[in-house]
Amino acid sequence: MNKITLPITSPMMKRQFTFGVATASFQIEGGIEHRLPCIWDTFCDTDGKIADSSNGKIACDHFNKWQDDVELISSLGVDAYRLSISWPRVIKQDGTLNEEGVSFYQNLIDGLNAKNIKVFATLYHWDLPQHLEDQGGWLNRETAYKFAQYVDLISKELGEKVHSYATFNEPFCSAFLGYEIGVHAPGKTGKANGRQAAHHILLAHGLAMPILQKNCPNSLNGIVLNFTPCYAASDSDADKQAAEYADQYINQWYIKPIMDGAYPSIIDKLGNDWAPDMQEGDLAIINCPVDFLGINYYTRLLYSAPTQDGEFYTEHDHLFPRTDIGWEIYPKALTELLVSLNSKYTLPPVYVTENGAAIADQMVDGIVQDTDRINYYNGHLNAVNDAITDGVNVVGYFAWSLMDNFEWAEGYLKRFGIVYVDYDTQVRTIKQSGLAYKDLITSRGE
Ligand code: IFM
Repeated sequence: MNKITLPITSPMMKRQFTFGVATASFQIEGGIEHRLPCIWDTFCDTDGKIADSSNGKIACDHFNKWQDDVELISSLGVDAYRLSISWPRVIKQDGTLNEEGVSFYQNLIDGLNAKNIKVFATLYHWDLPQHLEDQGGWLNRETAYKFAQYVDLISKELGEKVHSYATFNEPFCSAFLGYEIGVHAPGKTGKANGRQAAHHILLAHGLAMPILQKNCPNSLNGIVLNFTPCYAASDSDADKQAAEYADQYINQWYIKPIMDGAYPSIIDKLGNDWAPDMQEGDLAIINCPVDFLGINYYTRLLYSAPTQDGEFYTEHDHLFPRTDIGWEIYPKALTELLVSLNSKYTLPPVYVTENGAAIADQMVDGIVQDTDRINYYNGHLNAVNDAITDGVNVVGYFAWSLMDNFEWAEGYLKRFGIVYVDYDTQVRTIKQSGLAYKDLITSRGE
């Protein structure tokens, strides 16, 4: 199949639905000599952390090629571009603005707006300034207040040229992967660390939200969370319980405090050793209204009862079919996720802010025939449509990613783009999936 096809009656086929593409600063920008070091620079410099021993020094050289990239984005016919602002590029070590970094984003945003492309800016997509990590990073409560100061300064500069601000991208990844199991920067480990980092990130979100609402009342201000729906490996009560615990620990931990002002009940099982330190009033700060919720979805996982003391679940290997990064392709879980979140919480308008597939692309005669990625998008866009039919207010969808880029601990080995990047020449080539996405978007009615 070379096409993405949605029912013509779907609200997604109307112009009000937002279609976009997404990237993040560290993954594409390069230009590191123009900013402060961040935790991912340090992590990349540590032996054995990145599969191909690469780093973000050049990445897609977007820092220099941004004008060409704006043309590229525009050529895809998308309504919106989701980017992230690099905190270490726009704020100096003394806490004041770095004018050069601010100008970079001003120009980029002006360039996008001039092409009628709405800008969705994420304020934290994992690139914590290293000097803050040196003071404890997200384990230090003070970092939440530093984040709020940064948000105040940058949102005053960029203002409502930014259609939508997300405070954080995927707090789960920063907290769990970065501070609990250590496969992402800064590489710290331990349940207590993971839970504490998560609490401080959520607190930072809650502190930043009123600042965004004050500085940019007409922008859509919210947060982006990732979800890996948890399924029981069997019908046994023990496996169902394990899947429920996994869901609370991995997914609900991040949404429930925002929507309900409480952590899921698994917190009572953590005891003093693992539960995060909180101050009175923190949950009320976190529980502030958001204008939108961004949901990132790639795959699901299966769980069964724990085999070790102190664990809540056993996580299974991904089932097949899998993408090139080893994640099961299972679009139905996206529908089920959206429907279940909609029944658990009173959701604001929802954007699927990331969804996409790593595929082992080959360029042949200038063409990347990434049929598996087209099928992935077809399945998942139809899954979003099914959720809308089931009553979920999904108003937008962003393909991850605009272009191949630095895939964190996998380095440049995994390609998620709908545009192919030749890292030797920095030439960008729209893949067949990019053309299929463009075709879908440009064939919409009014
Ligand atoms: O590349 C990442 C992105 O930075 C955050 N969400 C998941 C993507 C694929 O792993």
